[in-house]
Amino acid sequence: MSVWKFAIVAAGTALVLAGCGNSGADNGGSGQSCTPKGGGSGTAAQVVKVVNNPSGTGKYDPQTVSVKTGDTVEWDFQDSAFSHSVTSDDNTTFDSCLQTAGAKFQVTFSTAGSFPYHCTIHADMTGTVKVG
Ligand SMILES: [Cu+2]
Repeated sequence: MSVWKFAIVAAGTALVLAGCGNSGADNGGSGQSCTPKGGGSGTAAQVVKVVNNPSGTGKYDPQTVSVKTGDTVEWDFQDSAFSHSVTSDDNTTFDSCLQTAGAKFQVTFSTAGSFPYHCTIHADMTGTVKVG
């Protein structure tokens, strides 16, 4: 009986370890690795909080921000329940990759336009940055 208990605990520990080891590199969803794109630094003109959503999985607060050309937007990851990403809908302009609470991601927008973005693992999470 005690031998079986030990075996089950050991298997559980192995699963937990495998899960942790995986989250570092393979954080792009669908098993693809993800390299952050478009990140910058500077003084944020607007801060978007990435927070838990009681009726869903997460949300960007506010969902739409407007900045001037050349301004920097910062995303402040505050959801301790789920990882989220800030990924431009064209998948090339910017991508934070999946981040956990405490992370920050900044993008400087040097061209005018409307830049919709989403979370790669939560289809209900969308936002837009309006520049110009
Ligand atoms: Cu998400």
